[in-house]
Amino acid sequence: MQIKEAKYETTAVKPEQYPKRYLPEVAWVGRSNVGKSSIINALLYRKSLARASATPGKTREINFYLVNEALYFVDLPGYGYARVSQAAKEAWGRMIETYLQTREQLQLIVMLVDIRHAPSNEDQVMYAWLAAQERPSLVVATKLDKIPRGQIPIRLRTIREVLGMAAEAPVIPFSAVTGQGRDEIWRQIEGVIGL
Ligand SMILES: Nc1nc2c(ncn2[C@@H]2O[C@H](COP(=O)(O)OP(=O)(O)O)[C@@H](O)[C@H]2O)c(=O)[nH]1
Ligand SMILES: [Mg+2]
Repeated sequence: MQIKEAKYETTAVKPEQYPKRYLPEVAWVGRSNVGKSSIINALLYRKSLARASATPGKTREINFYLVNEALYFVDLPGYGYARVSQAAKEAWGRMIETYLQTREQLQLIVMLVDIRHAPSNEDQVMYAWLAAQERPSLVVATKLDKIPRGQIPIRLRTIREVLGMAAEAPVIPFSAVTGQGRDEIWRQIEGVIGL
């Protein structure tokens, strides 16, 4: 995919604020700090289009990025941030759920997990939901550059096992630092959206 144009479009906390244009959307989900903003920037060859931050839980809204006037990347608020109230957690959960369950033009959900760690309970819940619904989804294991090469197969196997993934479901290792995995993720996106 050649990126001719990528721009931030809008921020939403409720459906009335989603973009009005009917374009295919790719949603990015995962724990806070897993690398959502970083992967969006890396796939769009931008340094800081999506705000990447070392402070977990900073992004509490849904951000829409318009790519080549052809599709939207949708950065969903991260889950699993411990230092917030239960009420705030529930509000985030509802925001994510409302978007994922009602957005008609949502075509692909990409779930990110950190390749260094076994997926959390929340990751398991998220993946079980993804696997049970109709839309295509994809798992990406981020921060690939942070583990020795020899550990990659065992880490990927752990992720598969803990999430209970089917043999044919893909897990793509990715690094926002080296760009490794970027082309494969784009191939998957293009395959689903038919670009
Ligand atoms: N080494 C390394 N660091 C990463 C990678 N992806 C994200 N990070 C770092 O992890 C932190 C959280 O990333 P961010 O994209 O803001 O996560 P988000 O909360 O899911 O949007 C930041 O300090 C990033 O620089 C990666 O692939 N490799
Ligand atoms: Mg972010």
